[in-house]
Amino acid sequence: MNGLTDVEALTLDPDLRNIYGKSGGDDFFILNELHKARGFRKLHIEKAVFGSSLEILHAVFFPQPAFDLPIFGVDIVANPLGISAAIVDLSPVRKNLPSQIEIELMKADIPDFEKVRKLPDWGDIFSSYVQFITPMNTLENDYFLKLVDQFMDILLSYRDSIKPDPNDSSISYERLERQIYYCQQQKLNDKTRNVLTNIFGSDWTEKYIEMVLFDSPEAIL
Ligand code: BLA
Repeated sequence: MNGLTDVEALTLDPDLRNIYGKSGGDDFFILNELHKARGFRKLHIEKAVFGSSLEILHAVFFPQPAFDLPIFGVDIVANPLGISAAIVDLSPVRKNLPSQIEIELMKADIPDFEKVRKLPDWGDIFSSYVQFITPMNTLENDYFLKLVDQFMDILLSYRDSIKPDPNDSSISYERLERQIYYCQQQKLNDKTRNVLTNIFGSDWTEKYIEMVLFDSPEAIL
């Protein structure tokens, strides 16, 4: 298992970092961890709990465009009946995934999940290796978590093996553009928007989506 040992905290407005509150008798909170590390402009892990009705784990590792790294993303959405949506991917930031990553993904142990879900229209950002499922039992929950570990291991081993391209190279700009597109498409997910708007209202939600979840990188970092 490859750990991320070189993380550095990123600053974030305290009003957006940890959010606690009550709505209609239900407690809710959102906790955010934001770091950067070699090759990654932003490592974001978020846990959200909305009363007893919804629990979400969301993580996205946004690469520095100078590095030939895909975007690692995970979303796990649980309700009292179990996990309704579990999605993990290494999403490409140019036409194809780096060939070494593809080789490792082909070797990965991807189980035959019973209930595979259909991607929404904005899901053209994901790779052909994306897994979007409803796990049917605790065994499938465990398989999914192991898959998340495998995807992360593949990404971090590859990161350790590469050097960045120059910031001003055309390939870095291409990866920047694709990362901006990834953020634009994620912002079309009305399921996320609706959950947040119901509790926090639309002004706060739009600010949170724009600034915390899917802020577009404006320049090569
Ligand atoms: C779906 N995301 C969902 C759903 C909810 C949320 C309630 C519907 C669950 C279901 O259909 O079973 C809610 N997700 C949230 C909230 C946050 C969140 C409130 O992260 C944060 C505060 N979404 C992501 C990332 C990916 C992602 C990084 O944030 C993928 C890497 C995917 N979520 C994703 C997809 C769906 C989803 C593809 C299904 C959308 C659909 O079917 O229309």
